[in-house]
Amino acid sequence: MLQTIAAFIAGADMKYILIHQDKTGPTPFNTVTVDDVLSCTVICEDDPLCVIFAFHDDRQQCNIYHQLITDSELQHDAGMRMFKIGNIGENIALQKPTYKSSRKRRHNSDLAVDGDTISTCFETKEGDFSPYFIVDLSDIYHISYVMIHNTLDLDHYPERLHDLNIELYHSNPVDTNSTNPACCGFRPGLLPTGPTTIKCQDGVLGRFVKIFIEKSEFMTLCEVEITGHKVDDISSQRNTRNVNGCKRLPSGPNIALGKPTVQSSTYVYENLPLSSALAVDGNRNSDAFQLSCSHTAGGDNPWLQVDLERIYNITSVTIVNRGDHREITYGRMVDISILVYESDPTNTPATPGPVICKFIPGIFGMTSRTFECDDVTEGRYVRINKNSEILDVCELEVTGNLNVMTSLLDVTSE
Ligand SMILES: [Ca+2]
Ligand SMILES: [Ca+2]
Repeated sequence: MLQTIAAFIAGADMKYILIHQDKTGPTPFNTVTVDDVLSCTVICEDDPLCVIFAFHDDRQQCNIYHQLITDSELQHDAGMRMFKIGNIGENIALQKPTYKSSRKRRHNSDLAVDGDTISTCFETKEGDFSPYFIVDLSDIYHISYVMIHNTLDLDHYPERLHDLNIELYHSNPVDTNSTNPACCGFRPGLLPTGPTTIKCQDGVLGRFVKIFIEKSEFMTLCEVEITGHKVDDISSQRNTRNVNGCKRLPSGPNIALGKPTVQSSTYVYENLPLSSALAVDGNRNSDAFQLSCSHTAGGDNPWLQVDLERIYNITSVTIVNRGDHREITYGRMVDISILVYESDPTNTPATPGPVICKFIPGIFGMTSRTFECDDVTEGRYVRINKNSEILDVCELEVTGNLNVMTSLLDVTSE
């Protein structure tokens, strides 16, 4: 039984469709107690990643889901009603002109707007570390949703789609120094296979929709579907909100490049030690057999460490994981910690102890990812740690600012 529940929110043109009665999904992203289904709708509205919500009248339980749920994942729960966004309009990106940072062989950008969400995909070229895709909607629209279809083919590395930025421009950012993009949204973390819906921030508009990943290699988009409403009134064709684009990762030189390194143990491949220095050699090649990745020997709780030689306020850390031999390497890079020390922890005990820049739970993915430290992270030694056997790192990059206090002390003592 399908039931359409229209316009829960005054003035909103959105509709929610009851998709299941007496069903609930896997662990929801967020569960809260609210008075009624309307309040649950509002919570979904306010969460840019919410695509499905479920509500239980008696328990006043509101579950928010960030992913579409397959029928096989559904569980019985008497009284639970599950809703998804429905009737959000036609796909305005279909067969519109596209632009791209690069193209891998025949996988041109028009394949991301050809209407086939599964078997035709746009792919950027190897060595393109600023991958992007642009679609020209031909008119200025208030954008409501962007639905990204990731590849279902594990051989095409679905985890390479991560940390997506979606920005809106009035003029083509390829041709001009187009400024003041509006931020539709940022989708953090790895995207699952299949579709992911990103809800644009309220009130943003634009003609060119740019999808990009910062500081990473490879972007595969099987399809990009966009919904929105055309802006007819010329006077209101100006963005008034979120005009500074999406938040950018910290920039600056890689302060780990060529610095001294050490790792817990070293694997030797045909008489060639895959040493820790290969992780800071400036070569991001992710095929370990091209001899630019560090590799521990196994049999220990592995770690890799770089000595920045001065105390820095560390702002971000980029890790390039291996991209070869998926059958053994995909499951290997899990539960990674990035730790920062003031003194060398190989001279135990390190005092003071480490500061955690970032813990990355679960599968890292066969890709490169950049992390901002959770807090102000001051230190000289950056260590990548993991509690399961073997750590391979094809490149470790760090950005940061020289710590003013400690550099003054350096000068005084010289
Ligand atoms: Ca396609
Ligand atoms: Ca390298």
